[in-house]
Amino acid sequence: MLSPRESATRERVSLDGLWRFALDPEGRGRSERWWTDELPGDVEVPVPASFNAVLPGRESHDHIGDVWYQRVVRVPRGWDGERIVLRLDAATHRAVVWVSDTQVAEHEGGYTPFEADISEQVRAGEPVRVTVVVNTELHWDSIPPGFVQELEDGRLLQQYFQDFFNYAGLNRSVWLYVTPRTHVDDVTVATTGIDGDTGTIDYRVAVAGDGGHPVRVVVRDAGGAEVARADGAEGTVRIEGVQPWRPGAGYLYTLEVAVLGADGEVVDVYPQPFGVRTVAVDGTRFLINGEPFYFTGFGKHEDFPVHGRGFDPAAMVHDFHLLRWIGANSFRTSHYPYDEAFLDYADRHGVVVMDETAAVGLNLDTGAGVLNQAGPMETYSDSTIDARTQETHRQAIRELIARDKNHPCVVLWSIANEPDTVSPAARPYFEPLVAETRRLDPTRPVAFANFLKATPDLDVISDLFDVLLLNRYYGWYVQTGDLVAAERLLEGELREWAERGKPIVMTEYGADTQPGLHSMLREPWSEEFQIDLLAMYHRVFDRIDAVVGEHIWNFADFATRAGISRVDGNKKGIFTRDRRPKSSAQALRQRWHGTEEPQPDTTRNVQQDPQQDLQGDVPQGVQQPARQA
Ligand code: BDP
Repeated sequence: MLSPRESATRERVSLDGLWRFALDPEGRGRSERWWTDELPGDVEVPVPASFNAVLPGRESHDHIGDVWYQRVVRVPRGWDGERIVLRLDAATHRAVVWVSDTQVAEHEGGYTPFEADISEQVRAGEPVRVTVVVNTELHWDSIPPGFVQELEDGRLLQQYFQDFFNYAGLNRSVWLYVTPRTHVDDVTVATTGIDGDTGTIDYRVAVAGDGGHPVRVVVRDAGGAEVARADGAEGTVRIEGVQPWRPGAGYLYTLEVAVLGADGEVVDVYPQPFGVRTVAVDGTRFLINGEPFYFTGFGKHEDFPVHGRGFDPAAMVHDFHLLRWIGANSFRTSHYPYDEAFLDYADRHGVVVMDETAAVGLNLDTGAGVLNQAGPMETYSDSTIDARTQETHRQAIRELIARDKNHPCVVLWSIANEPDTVSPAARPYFEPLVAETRRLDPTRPVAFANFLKATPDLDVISDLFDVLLLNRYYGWYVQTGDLVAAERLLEGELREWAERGKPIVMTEYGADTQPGLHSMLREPWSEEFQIDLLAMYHRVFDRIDAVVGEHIWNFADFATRAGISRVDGNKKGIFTRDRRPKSSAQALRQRWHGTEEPQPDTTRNVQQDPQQDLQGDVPQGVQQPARQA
């Protein structure tokens, strides 16, 4: 699905900002047709943001069910006679959308976009009321799954099996955009080869509207100069003197796709950025442009105080700079597709991405009693994860690939995080999903992140995948604090996996760490223990050739449900939730930048406390830094 971009024939208007908002704890809004009038109450919330992070108190934080958003928007005057589209970048977890009194869209799944052609419902130059009901519930047939439990006293409890808080609402931008009625509907661009300095690109264009219009594509380099062109909705173009997209150097071209009229005039034009790069798995090596690539980085979350999972460009750019500072070349979009702005940025800056679906928590064995307070259950059964879940999962894969297929930063699809892959039923569940992923995108490796109990002797699906992604907690959840035993067991297991002859990336390893807690005994929860545990894993990785990457869990501390193993959230971050480095950050920076000593920060201006200046109380032995004029 194309993201809304501006061009000579296209315009867009952001509907971000404050919307009217109403919680609907009794679930009355649908039967009372709240979309036909102004929403009750006077609450406003920002879009994008998680309402249950923005509004203080338990009532909204723990709300289960429907919430309503509404605003009035004026359709630009110049859009008369064009195709006008309302697009939501995401609504977590499902939504119905009305324009005035007419339902225009309905969507399941909280992390991928959807849109509606509303040309018939609006008039250029006139205001229109947009109402969205967003439902926060997780069910057995949703991705991620969960269930709503009715307690003995009649209260409801949202149960789920993932270790991050169920932030919901309109977490991403809402757009109104316009295209000609005959328009570019979809574009697929894939590198099929880089031979010397020639890049070969296969492209495919779908046109909607009146049939029979010719298509022309022009490839422009980063400076806008034309470097190739072709006619036809499908074909191959060659770029001579190609500048490949590389990790650390995200060179982008643009495929300018034009639908032409009878006299060769441009009816619609869509600029699709792309990079020229290849991805392949060769034995235990992961190759980007034919060269072995070693992943350094993290599993992350879209998570921040106050706006929850709501997209914030300031937080995003800040995180990308921290990734660069620490020497990370990659990250995984654990445990759901992120806002597409993350991928656009990673494309431009050469950051490598493992792109994951929201299929997390398909595992009822993740320490029952901690994550799953309802007690032990079978993962795959007619009353838990079943064919309906699988169908939602299949759709989630389709929508992920439809949105992200043209991003050069994406080098791998991770179709699930820590599913139960010990039950024999995992195989019939996953086999068709892997086949579907490969059918939709034959160019990228397919993987899933494997749960610690699914050791090589027990796992029943890993042979279906190209890369082994392993999440392991030796030294933390098992052999807690005993890094000697942990090192032996970790190495033993990794050597067994290595015999499979596939590349291994450790996609999770880490230790909860309370910032500021220090220990001479270097015990669990201390900053010293986090350093020691990571160093132990790194020693083991360096001894095993098949290990081609290390993604620490997690980049930053993040919000979870309350629980006996969570103190104000998950504390496995290398940065705190407000992005202050824990001690381990320096050690990582040394390892990933390949330096003996941490790089001193020599470029900064110094801002001093004016009080200190007055009293002249600079400690002895500390040189007073030169002042900037
Ligand atoms: C893994 C999950 C991740 C958790 C992590 C942990 O993939 O989402 O946050 O463990 O327990 O099981 O910290």
